[in-house]
Formats: sequence, structure tokens, C-alpha cells
Amino acid sequence: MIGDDIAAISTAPGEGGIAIVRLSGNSVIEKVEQIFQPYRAGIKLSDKEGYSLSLGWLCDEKMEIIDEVLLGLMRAPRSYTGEDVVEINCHGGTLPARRCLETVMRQGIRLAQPGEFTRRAFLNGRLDVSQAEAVIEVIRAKTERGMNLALKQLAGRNSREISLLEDQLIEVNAMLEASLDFPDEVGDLDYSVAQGKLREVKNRIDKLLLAGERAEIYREGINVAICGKPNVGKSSLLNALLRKEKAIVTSVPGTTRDIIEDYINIRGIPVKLRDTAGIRFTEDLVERIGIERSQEVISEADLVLFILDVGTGIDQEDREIYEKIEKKNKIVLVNKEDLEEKNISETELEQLFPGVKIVRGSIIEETGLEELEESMEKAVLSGQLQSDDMEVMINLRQKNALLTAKRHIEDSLAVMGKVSLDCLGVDIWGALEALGEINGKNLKEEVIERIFHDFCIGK
Ligand SMILES: Nc1nc2c(ncn2[C@@H]2O[C@H](COP(=O)(O)OP(=O)(O)OP(=O)(O)O)[C@@H](O)[C@H]2O)c(=O)[nH]1
Ligand SMILES: [Mg+2]
Repeated sequence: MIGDDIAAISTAPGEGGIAIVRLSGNSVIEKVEQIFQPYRAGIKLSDKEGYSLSLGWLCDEKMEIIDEVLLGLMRAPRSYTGEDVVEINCHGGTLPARRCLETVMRQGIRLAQPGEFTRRAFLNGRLDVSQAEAVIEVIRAKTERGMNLALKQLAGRNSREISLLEDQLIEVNAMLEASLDFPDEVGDLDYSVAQGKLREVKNRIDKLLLAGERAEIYREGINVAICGKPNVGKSSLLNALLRKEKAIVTSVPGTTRDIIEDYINIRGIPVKLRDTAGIRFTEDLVERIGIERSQEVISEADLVLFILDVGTGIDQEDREIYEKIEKKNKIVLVNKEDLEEKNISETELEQLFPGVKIVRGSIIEETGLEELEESMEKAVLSGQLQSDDMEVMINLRQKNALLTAKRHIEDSLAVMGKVSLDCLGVDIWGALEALGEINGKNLKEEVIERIFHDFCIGK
């Protein structure tokens, strides 16, 4: 139901400078007026224009003071929801915000559902669905890079990309219909032109999908496992990348028994970094369990950093561990290059790890770490687009719609010239319909429900 009055605390719980209770609906201004005493008497809230502020007291029905507040007024349709909106800035803290919310609710304003403000913005045409989805991405972004991508989506970048594709398809469809309706004037459909256009759309969709995969890495982040035999410097690497002493480092092999993990940002990519117990054969029960867990961590990892110790050289233990990670996306780090005695040669590395990225360095002297970070970025983005290419964020829903559109286009390309124009039209319409879903033109109610389900209350 649109238009009834809703309210929610829009700021995060906890103490802060201010908290905001947001209200939206047909008569929120009149309702707040009943319980608001402005400092400048005589100026009625309902007479004020949009985008204005009023300072005063929020009171209860008996005119007892609830809190000192600053009211922000936005009038329909020029507000976030497209309706009249009042934002009550009260003192930050759980209690003031709750008291303000309870007071306005007693005026017949109900509590908003999660995402209801944004849902109204969508239903009132202030945002399309892909922009509404971008709102969540902005809130949840873990790195600057991820947030910038989400902001582009919010600014309508995806929507514009999709419109371009739709225009192309509509053009092909128009050519097709003209040939159908006016065969004498227009003549046969020029198949090579139509094919060219459809191929262009398909390529563009492929690019979007690829760019989406890349953005996914910035949004969701990656799991990185550090592994290697005992004492090679795994925990030292974790600490160096985190720039804090998170894991215990000693010269005793088998120091790390459990998985130690933390989050870092490597070149804009959110990384969950996990240090593992050095893998070896052992009688020690605790260490054995640790080693079993290490294997689980390795299987979950998107990227494995395999560390070797230049002092000990590559031995049977290293080879056995490497067998376990051979199929993974990996980087080999030859550590302890500061040592006088070096027992790993280039030829040995090339023989054992053909085609694998190898970084040499010393964690203690902090050499090679920059190259390692750069290699990590490359390893997870390899085969993807360069950074100056298309940048879009694509969620699962949008990805599925793009895949459906692509399938229809491939079908139409496959049968072009072999079936009647009517049949061709069906696939082109199918593609158009799928693309339309991305911006929310033809979305079913339950899909809309699901999109807003993920939002927090007050957004
Ligand atoms: N010379 C030198 N020693 C290092 C370097 N990196 C780590 N070490 C030393 O190697 C020893 C083992 O380091 P850790 O980081 O605990 O090694 P680990 O791989 O986590 O060992 P486990 O937890 O036992 O599997 C410590 O004494 C570190 O100071 C390096 O670059 N050069
Ligand atoms: Mg360790």
C-alpha cells in the first residue's frame, strides 16, 4: 500500500552525534506538526517549503518534551521516496531515537518494513530496480573500489548500458516487421545487417558479463590461503600483509596449530587471508587436527600462496604439499632471500613450477611484498577486462537476465534465414523481455519483494 505514513530509525544503532528518524507518506508533515514546538513560534511546519530545516522540541501528546530536534522537510515529489518526507534529527543514542520513533508512531504512523523507503522510491519512479539494488551495494561495499562501482550503478550506468542494447534490438525488430508488413516496398529482410546488429548485442552482453565477474571480485572479495611446510614464514607473511602482529611467529616448526584469519584490502580487493598450520606428518594430535583444517582452507581458497624457504631448499615435504595445491590458482613465494646460503635455483623453480608466478623476497626485510600484492591482484583478475574497460556491477538476478537474453539472441542467429520472420521475432522479443527485467520494466511482484527483502529497516 503506497502513501500511508511510515517511520523508522534510519541511522545505525549505538551512540553517535545524531540519530535520524525518517518518515514518509501522505500526511507525515501534518502529523509531526501536532507534536512539534518550533523555537520560532508562529511558523507552521505545514506552511514551510521543501528542503527546509526547523529547530525545536519534539513533544508527546501531553506536550512533555521528548527531545530537542532538527526537522528536515522534503516535499513530494522531490524527496527520496517521491512522497512527503520528514527527517527528525534527534540526539544520537538508542534511547532518544527510540523515544522519537515511539512518539511519532502514536500519531498513527506505522513502522516501515525493511527497504520500504527505497521500494517507494522505485514504485514512484525515482529509481529503477538496478539503481535500488545499487543502494544496498553502496551500503555493503567493503573497499573504496567496490563502493565506486556501486555508485556508478546508482548513477544509472547499468540502466544506460541496457537501454543501448534494447535500442539495437528494437531496430532489428523494426526492420523485421517492416519486411513482414510491407514486403513490396521494403523487400526481404537484409539478413547480413540484422545478423551484424545481433552479433554486436551479443558481444556487448558478453562484455557486460565479464565486467560483472570482475566487479564481483571487488564486491564479494576473495579467500586466500597461505600454505607451506612448517617454519617457512607463513605466519610472518600474514603479519606483514596485515601490518600487525596477529599470529605468533617463532623459530619452532609447528608453531601455528589452528587457522588464523583476518581481512585486508589488497589494491581495492577485499581479501580474507588465512594462515594455516604447516603441513607435515606428525604424531601430535593437536597439530594433526590443525593440518586437516589447513586442507579444508586450501580447498575453499580462490588463491593459494605457497611459501618455500630458500635456506632449507625444496625437499620432499614441499613437493607433497605442492601436489595438494597443484590444481589451484597459486603463487609461489621463495622466502628468506636475506639468508647467505641459498639452496633454491632458478632452474629448479622453472622445472618444478612451470608457468607459475614466482616471487622472491624476504618477509623479515620486507622485500618482494609489493610484487606479491601485485601478483595477487593479477592472479585473481587474470583473463578479465583491463581496468579502463567497462565497469559495471552485476548481481545474480541481472546476470541471469543477461544470460537469457544472450540465449535468445544466439537462437535467433542460429535460425536466421531458415525460419519465417515471425519465428525470428519471437526470439528477439524474448531477448528484449529479459533485458527489460534488469531495469525492472517487467518484473513480477514476487521478484520485487525479494529485491527489497535484503534491505535494512530505515532504508
Ligand atoms: N631469515 C629470515 N627468517 C624469516 C623470514 N621470514 C620468517 N622468518 C623466520 O622463520 C621462522 C618461522 O616463521 P613463522 O612465520 O612462524 O613460520 P610458519 O610458516 O608460520 O611456521 P609454522 O607455524 O610452524 O608452520 C621465524 O623464526 C621467523 O622469524 C625471512 O624473510 N628471513
Ligand atoms: Mg605459523
